[in-house]
Amino acid sequence: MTKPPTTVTDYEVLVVGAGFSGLHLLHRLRGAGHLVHVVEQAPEVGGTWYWNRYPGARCDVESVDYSYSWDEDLQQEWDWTEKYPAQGDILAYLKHVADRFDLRKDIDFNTTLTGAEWDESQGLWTATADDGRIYRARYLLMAVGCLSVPKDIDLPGFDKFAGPVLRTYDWPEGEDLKGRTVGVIGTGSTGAQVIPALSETVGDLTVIQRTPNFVIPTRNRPLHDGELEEIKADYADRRVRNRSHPAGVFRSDNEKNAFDVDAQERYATFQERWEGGGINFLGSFADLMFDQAANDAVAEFVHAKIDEIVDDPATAASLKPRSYPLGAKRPVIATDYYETYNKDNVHLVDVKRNPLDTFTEKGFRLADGTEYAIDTMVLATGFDAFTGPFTKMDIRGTDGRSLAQVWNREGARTQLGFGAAGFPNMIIVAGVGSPSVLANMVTAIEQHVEWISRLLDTMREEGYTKIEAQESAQEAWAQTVEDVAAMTLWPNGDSGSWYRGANVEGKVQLFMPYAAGIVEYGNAIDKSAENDYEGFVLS
Ligand code: NA7
Repeated sequence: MTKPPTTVTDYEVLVVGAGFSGLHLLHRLRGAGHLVHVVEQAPEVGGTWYWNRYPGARCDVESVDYSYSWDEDLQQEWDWTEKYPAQGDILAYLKHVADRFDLRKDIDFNTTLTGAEWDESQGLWTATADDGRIYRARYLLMAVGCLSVPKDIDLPGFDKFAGPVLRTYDWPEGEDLKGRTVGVIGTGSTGAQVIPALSETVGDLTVIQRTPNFVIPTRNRPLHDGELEEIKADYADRRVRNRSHPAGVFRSDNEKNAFDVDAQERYATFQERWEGGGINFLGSFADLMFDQAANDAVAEFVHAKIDEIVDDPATAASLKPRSYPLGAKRPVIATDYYETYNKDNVHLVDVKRNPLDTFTEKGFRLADGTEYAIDTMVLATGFDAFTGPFTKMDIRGTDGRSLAQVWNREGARTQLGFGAAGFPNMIIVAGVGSPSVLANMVTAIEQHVEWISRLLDTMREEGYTKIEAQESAQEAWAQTVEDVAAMTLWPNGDSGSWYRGANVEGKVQLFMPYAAGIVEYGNAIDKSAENDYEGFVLS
């Protein structure tokens, strides 16, 4: 194939990514008169929701809340059908948004940026695509998602395995592995969705589990007659309520602590919220994420549920998380997860008890010599979270410094989540140092897009062309992010969580999302903006 001739295109703003963040940025900045363009590696909009099309993929935030709030007509005309949206529903919604607001004309699809370099003398970023196209822009907006680069394969002897390998991350459209003998590795949010779904179609399913997760039932259901109309009548107020909760989605959290009540009331509270399903379970008591004894109580409740649901006692024992508090790994919301292990065609292999020795041509072998025959392997092994999309690109800031080198050596630090010292005019959307994954991602994105849009308007009005994070402010913010996390149980135990980069061998461990939530965070970023963008240098 011949490469297209190198072309150079100039914009004021170049946005990388056409998921929830990139689409909103394009609409908002274009509407404010900025010359903005988007590049997207996929052939379609959607970002995370374009790629993750594995069987069972579904969001754990309710449909009506996991959607844009910035256009009343849009939210009134779009009809969600289920309480929790399936991947295909979210993708259909984002395609509709792209069409309805005529966004596609400013997006280059099938375009992967390999690098971007800051030119100090001109005050411009020059970004290069894998086909040689070059984009120049004053601002580089990284709307690349937190979970968009899969973790490298780190499984012993995996290259010996000769059968087909499917990754949940870029699942082939419509593949259901009917009748096959399948192995799944990974029991995080993705594994817990794909395992029950595949158990319906495959012949035989072997699940390789290293660390068990706390899995809370989703209780998904179709929206009742009239339910959507009722929500729509109150939509604007509902969005305000969502913004008033740290998690970016309104939850009726219990104000009592777990030991303010007796054992009977504690059990009844957990039980009621377990029956209700979803993340409301985490609001059972106010101190679940702060007090070890309260957390032990909720863990004990989930353990008892596993015993109740799972028939085989050895399997039930393996499924109980014991090495970290509930919440230290992202709690998993899934449908029929524990029930799936009662099926005759599903087997759990606990590789903490009996380690994985090696993959073989036709399956895998455990340390005690037991061999498993597999014809297709499914990898649900997670992501190089937050930093992966940045470090896989060659991003060069002031004096040619490499972002990958800085972040790989020192860990990822940002000023208020938006910028990194030494990388002027590179603005990050809903990533490291912001609430992002610890909140309803769409609300967190809207908060970021609004702040960025106000920043760019202000810079234009006041004649500024360069913004850069101050090193000292960035250090202080990274410390705040760490300190806030340390007030909770999230960093505790042996969780290996991607929240702090512990799932990737050799990654510098820093707690990456800002754990105080969107309300505190909103105050911090607004304060900076009101004080002439304190913590940044504008010039
Ligand atoms: P996660 O939550 O990082 O889960 C990855 C799973 O893969 C987890 O169970 C891992 O076990 C397992 N894994 C990864 N590498 C290995 C090796 N080498 N051996 C055995 N098991 C392994 O990713 P998900 O995609 O499920 O979810 C990510 C987020 O997407 C989720 O939190 C939602 O926000 C949406 P481990 O726990 O490391 O022992």
